[in-house]
Amino acid sequence: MKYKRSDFPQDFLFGIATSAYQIEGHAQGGAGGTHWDTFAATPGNVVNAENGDLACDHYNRFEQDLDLIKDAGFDCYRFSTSWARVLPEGRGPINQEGLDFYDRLTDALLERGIRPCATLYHWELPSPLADLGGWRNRDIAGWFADFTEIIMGRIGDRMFSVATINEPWCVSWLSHFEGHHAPGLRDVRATARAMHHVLLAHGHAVQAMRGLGMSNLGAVFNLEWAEPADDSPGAQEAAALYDGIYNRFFLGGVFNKAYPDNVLEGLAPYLPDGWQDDFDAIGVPVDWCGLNYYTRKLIAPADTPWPSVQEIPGPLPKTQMGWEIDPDALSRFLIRAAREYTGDLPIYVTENGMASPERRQDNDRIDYLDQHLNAVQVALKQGVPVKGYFVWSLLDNYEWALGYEKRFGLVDVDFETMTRTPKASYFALQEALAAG
Ligand code: IFM
Repeated sequence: MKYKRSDFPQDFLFGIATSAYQIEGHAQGGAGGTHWDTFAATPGNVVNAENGDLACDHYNRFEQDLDLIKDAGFDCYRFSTSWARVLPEGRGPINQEGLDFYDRLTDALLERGIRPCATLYHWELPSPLADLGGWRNRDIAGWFADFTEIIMGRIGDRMFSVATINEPWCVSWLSHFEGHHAPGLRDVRATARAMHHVLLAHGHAVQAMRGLGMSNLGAVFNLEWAEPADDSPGAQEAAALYDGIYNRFFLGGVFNKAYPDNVLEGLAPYLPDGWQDDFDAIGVPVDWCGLNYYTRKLIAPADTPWPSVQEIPGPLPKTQMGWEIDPDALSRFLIRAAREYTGDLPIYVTENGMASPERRQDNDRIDYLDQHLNAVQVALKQGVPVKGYFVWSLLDNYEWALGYEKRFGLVDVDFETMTRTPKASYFALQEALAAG
């Protein structure tokens, strides 16, 4: 790799990220059913109807996986806690085995000198709560705060950092407007409610953790740069709306206690009554901001009801996901986030990486990581307080509606035998992180 650890500030942290449902093997250890299980069991939703029942069997192999993290030289491990593993019904009876698992995982990280960075929710909503309306139901803010207290009551004393909800856009828009993720709805009213409630739940969880005396709490957003497809005013307007829905709604809610006007034009009629009164809860102070970044989109107007936007195929090189590679947009996002939303607050790149079909000599991934580390350097030079960078992901894993075909791991997983084999990118990072 071009970059090495010593090119970054001394306190800069390098980490690796995963999520519970994508690697653990959800059918094990007494976890309850989730809306992902039923979404995946519905024909047409997931490639090959694959699910997370076994995934990477991390539940039984986590010691080996943490050794891989340690041997690579990462400072931090960003993992998520499965709500349904801890509370199979979403509320009520606790699955002690689930709590014990996260307790063992935490201690195993600390024994290896790796900082535990938890994310409370990464998309596996317990089915009984989905039956009650899931993210459409305002009560979810309280249910989520209760779950937060239970899991953090057990492991919160040993966390380096905690994020609330991974990628609010995916939890709400992608899942309730586009229907690509569980619960697979295509309904604007459901979407507006989910977008608001996901931020409300974030705020309640932060308050619950403050109540436990915890610090270093953050919010994690996925951002996609919206580039107008041409110079026309229509394309500019469409890109601004895409940007509003994807990026500004969530950052604006949490950091500026306001939603963008161009998004409210379409969503205000569907937001829950009294939404304007929730911003003190939504905007409760956090200690850092996490940005997940992968790609940009070229946007043009569309001849559809609101939101009249469409994505146009772009000319840049693409990953196995078909996503254009645009590292410059990461610099622009880091700079914009600090200027317009977060000020002096530490920013972490909490996910960045690429899917590649190359299972051993993944030079494309090495190049991708180098280009994005360069983007972080650009932002650092502009004075943006970027404090860390997390690669997505440790292992090839369950890529949601795309099943197991898209491989994001630094470490290859043979899903027949569960054998882990580090790829060239793993060794490149190992060398870069060791270089002082
Ligand atoms: O695999 C996902 C992850 O769950 C959330 N962020 C994006 C990744 C790649 O699509």
